[in-house]
Amino acid sequence: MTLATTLAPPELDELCINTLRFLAVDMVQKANSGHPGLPLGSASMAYTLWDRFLKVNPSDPHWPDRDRFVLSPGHGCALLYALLHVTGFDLPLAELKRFRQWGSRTPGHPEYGKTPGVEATTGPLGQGVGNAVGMAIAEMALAARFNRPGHAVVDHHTYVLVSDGDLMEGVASEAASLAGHLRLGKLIALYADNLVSLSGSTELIFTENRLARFAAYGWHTQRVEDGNDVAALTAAIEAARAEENRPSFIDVHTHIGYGSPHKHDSSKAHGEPLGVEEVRLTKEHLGWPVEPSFHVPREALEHFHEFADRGAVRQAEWESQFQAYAADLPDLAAEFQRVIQRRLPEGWDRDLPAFRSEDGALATRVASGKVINALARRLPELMGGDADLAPSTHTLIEGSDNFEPDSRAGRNLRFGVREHAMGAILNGMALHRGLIPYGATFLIFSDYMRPPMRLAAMNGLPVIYVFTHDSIAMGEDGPTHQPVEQLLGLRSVPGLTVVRPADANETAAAWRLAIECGDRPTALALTRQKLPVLDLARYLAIPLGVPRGGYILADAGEGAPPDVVLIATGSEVHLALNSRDRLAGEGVQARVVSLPCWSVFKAQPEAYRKEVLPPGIPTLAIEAGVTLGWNSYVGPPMAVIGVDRFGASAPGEVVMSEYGFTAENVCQRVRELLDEMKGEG
Ligand SMILES: Cc1ncc(C[n+]2csc(CCOP(=O)(O)OP(=O)(O)O)c2C)c(N)n1
Repeated sequence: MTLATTLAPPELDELCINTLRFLAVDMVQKANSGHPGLPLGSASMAYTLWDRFLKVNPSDPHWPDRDRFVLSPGHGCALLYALLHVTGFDLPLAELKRFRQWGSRTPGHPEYGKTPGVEATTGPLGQGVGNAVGMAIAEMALAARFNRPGHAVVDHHTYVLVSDGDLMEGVASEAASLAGHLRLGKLIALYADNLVSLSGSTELIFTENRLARFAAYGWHTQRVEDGNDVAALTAAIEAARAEENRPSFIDVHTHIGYGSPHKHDSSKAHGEPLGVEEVRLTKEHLGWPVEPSFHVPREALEHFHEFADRGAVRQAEWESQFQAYAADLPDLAAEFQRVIQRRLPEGWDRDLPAFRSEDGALATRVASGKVINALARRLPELMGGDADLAPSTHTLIEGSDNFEPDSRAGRNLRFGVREHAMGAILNGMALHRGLIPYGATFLIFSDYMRPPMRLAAMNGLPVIYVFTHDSIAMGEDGPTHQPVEQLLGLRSVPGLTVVRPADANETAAAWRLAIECGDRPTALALTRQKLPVLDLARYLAIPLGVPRGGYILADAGEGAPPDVVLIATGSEVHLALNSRDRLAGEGVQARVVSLPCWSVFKAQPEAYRKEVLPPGIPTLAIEAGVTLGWNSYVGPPMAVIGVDRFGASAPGEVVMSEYGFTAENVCQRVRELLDEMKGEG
């Protein structure tokens, strides 16, 4: 069923489509920067989707059961801004005139949170495809959890507009492959197949049969020969919506720069303004007034206002449906509101384990698995999985099914060996709301998912990454699998909280930090190898210390100022503790500071940071990763024991010892530091 009560006559459709085209063209021209080609070619399909089908309410962009629309080729955002403006989102014409300017709501690529109605930050091609897959997964997972017979409170589609560039990117292939496997029937992709990308014709670089490719992924596929044929587009989208068991791919033949006499079908229309003269010619060619620019004809505006009215009606219908649901199922309705608003339930942390040293050594990845399961019992919104490494990452929720076509309530999401898509899909799940998504792989393979992690940080998405096998100590698999520079790389991403816990109890505290922060992603770096448990009865500071990013785990004796401070993270904290004992035997009083999270520690008041790391005291940092960056913690006199070369294939203890992670080496380096101090003194 279409949403339009009466179809607009073709002239009105054309008027509306041209309104979108020329708003976009004028935006780019005024900014003297941007991409007019895709908006000119794709305006008809975007209009058809929005006008005939899209269920959104411009006056409430966050209504939970709205359809999601993702413009994956974010460079074409002038089209999206034009749509948002004319349909009545809070995006006045003045903002369109400030396209790409400082502080405007119309940034150079769509940015989530900046513009009402923008569902995802896009621009890095391919990411939007993964986001849409994540949104469609979230819709199905929430529908399975919350819908009841007669109460379909979660029932919407996810639409994604994709371009050649998107489909050339591997992340889109990974995501599409998984979407086909999962039979995401409410996901519909519209492909702007314009045979042109940035530097020329796709004949140069992209010639496989895209329809056959998507059919092979298990998608329902269709082709629309004329991307300006509103009736054909309507029929195709209707057919896609009717297909409930497979995602749909509609290959729409469009023309980049449509209507521009000299840039039609040319990559010249892709990424630069048409130019004043060509804008005039294009307007004349399509029968549009050359002046004024930013022209919105009254009939078009009235028609777009009907879109807004329909959206408001759809939302009102949903609200009353939801009231009936709340009357029948008050607990479930309250729970739905809670997860959508990202509120944690009372007692969510009640089952978090306290680990005891007498129960034996435990790898932090194993501790994390226990924590996940303790959390999963009280946080039904926790849903995640792994990139085909579950036996190693310990990330399965016990007693829950896999999320599959016949078990949509399953909370274990098997991403397969698709790290990049995993990152993009997790973002889509978080953007959708209603879930706390997590994804797991080895720390080394975080490199395969850096682009979506960066976007998660940029967008403040509460995604949790579980990265195991976090150092050269993972051993025999050798340098290809041993992370060296990854910790520093992740720490360098603004807004990404990276936590490397030292033992099982710090792991529980790290998970608490990740769950509580709610407005940013967290990466946990966990060990493959067993580590002693730091007993909470002895190391009282752990529960309050981890949330501060760094803390004094074990101080120098009896209130005396330390002779030296040993800072360490993760598994190296134990080396620091052992070395502290040894140093005490030599009459050197050492303080051990555990620093699981740099960024959180950096955000602490200066007085606290100075209390933990007193200036002027010789300091040795120990971490099995590159040494770069440590100098921001370790003021002179300082030294760092780290790894500034690739790892090696051998048992983990051997590699660690060969690389200098031994108490002898730590003590030796401390002695050298102290001698240096004496020399200077
Ligand atoms: C991951 C990534 N690589 C490169 C770019 C730079 N870039 C922007 S658009 C584009 C090509 C776009 O071609 P297409 O997707 O067909 O869009 P159209 O030309 O139809 O506008 C490129 C390479 C990008 N945005 N993202």
